[in-house]
Amino acid sequence: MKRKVLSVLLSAAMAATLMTGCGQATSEPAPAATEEAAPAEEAAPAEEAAPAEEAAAEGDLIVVGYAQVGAESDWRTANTESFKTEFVEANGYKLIFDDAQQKQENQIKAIRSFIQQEVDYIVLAPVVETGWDTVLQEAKEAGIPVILSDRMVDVADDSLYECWVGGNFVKEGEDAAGWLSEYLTTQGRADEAINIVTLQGTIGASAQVGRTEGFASKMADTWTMLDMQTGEFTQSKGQEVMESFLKQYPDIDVVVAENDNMAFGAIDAIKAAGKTCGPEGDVIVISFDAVKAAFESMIAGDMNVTVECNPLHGPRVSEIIQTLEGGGTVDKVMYVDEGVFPAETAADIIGERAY
Ligand code: GYE
Repeated sequence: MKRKVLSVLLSAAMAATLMTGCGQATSEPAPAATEEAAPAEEAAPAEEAAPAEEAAAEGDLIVVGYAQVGAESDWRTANTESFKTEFVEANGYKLIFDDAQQKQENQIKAIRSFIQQEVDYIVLAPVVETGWDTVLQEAKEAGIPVILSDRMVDVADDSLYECWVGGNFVKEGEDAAGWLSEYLTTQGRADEAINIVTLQGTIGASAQVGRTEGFASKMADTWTMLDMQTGEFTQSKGQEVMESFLKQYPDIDVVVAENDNMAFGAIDAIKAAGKTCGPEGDVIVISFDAVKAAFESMIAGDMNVTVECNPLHGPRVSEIIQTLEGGGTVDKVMYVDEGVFPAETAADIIGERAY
C-alpha cells in the first residue's frame, strides 16, 4: 500500500523531469490513489525501532534488475549512468545491475538470477535480437514484466515483453545516407563514383541491423559499398578493421562507422595510414550516437557528421514502471526523437551535450 502511494508521488515528479523527445510518451499514470491512507502510515510512532523501519522501507522499494549489454562505448557508459542515477532509493528503487560484457549467455544468466531473486521488473538491453524466447518465457511464467530498452528482441510471441523504448535505427541509417547525398551535392560530387566502407556494430544487434539496412535502402546509383565488417562497437576493433580496409582498398571516399567509438578508431587508422579525413580531408567520416567526444572530433576537423542516438533511457523506463505500477498501460513500441549533427553545427551544440 505504501508502495503505491510512493509510486503516485513519483509519477508526478517523473512527469516533470522527463526528457523531451521521448516520442509517443507512455500513457499518463493512473489517477492519484487518493483513497490510500498515506497519513496513517506516514505517522509511524517515533519510538519504532530503526532496523524495523529500514526493513519496511526496503520492502517498499521497487526492485529492478537491469541486464546491460556491456561497457563497449561512450553511449553505453552514458546509458548505464542514466539508469544508475534514476534507479536509486530516493526514487523508490533498488537496482540490481549486471554488465554482460557483450555476451548473450551472460545476459541470459543475469535474467535467470533476477528471476530467482524475485525482482519486480526486468529491464533488458539485448545484445542481439534472436535467442530470447526461452528465458523470456521463464520470466513471464514467474510473473515478472520485462521492459526492453535500447535494442529489440526478435521473438515469436510479443507478449514475452511489456514494451520497448529506444532509437529508430533504420531511420538513423536513412538519415546518414540522406546527409551524404546532400553533402556530395553541395560539394559538386553528386555524379562522382563514391566508394564506401562500413564498420558495422555487433552483428545481429538492432543498432547494427537497422543502421545497415537504413543506409543500404538509400544508396545512390553512383555509390559502391566496397566492404562491411564488424568492429563490435569498440574503438580498438574499429581501428583494426579500418586498418585492413585501408590496406585492401586504395580509394575509399567514405567510411560509415555504426557508432562514434568505431569512428574514433577509424580516424586513428586513417591518420596512421598517412591520409586525412573530415570536411577538409580525403575520407568522409559518418558516424552514429552523437556523444560529446564526437563533437570534439568534428571541431578538430576529423569527423563529418554524427547521427544522434539518445542513451538516456533511465527516466523513460522509470516512467514506464510508474505507469504500470499505477495500473496504466504503455505503448508497445516507443521511439525517441533524434537529430543529425554535421560538423558545422558542432561548436554551437557541444555545450549542450551532457554525455
Ligand atoms: O550506438 C553503440 C552501443 O545499441 C544504440 O550500442 C546502441 C548502440 C550504440 O555500443 O555505441
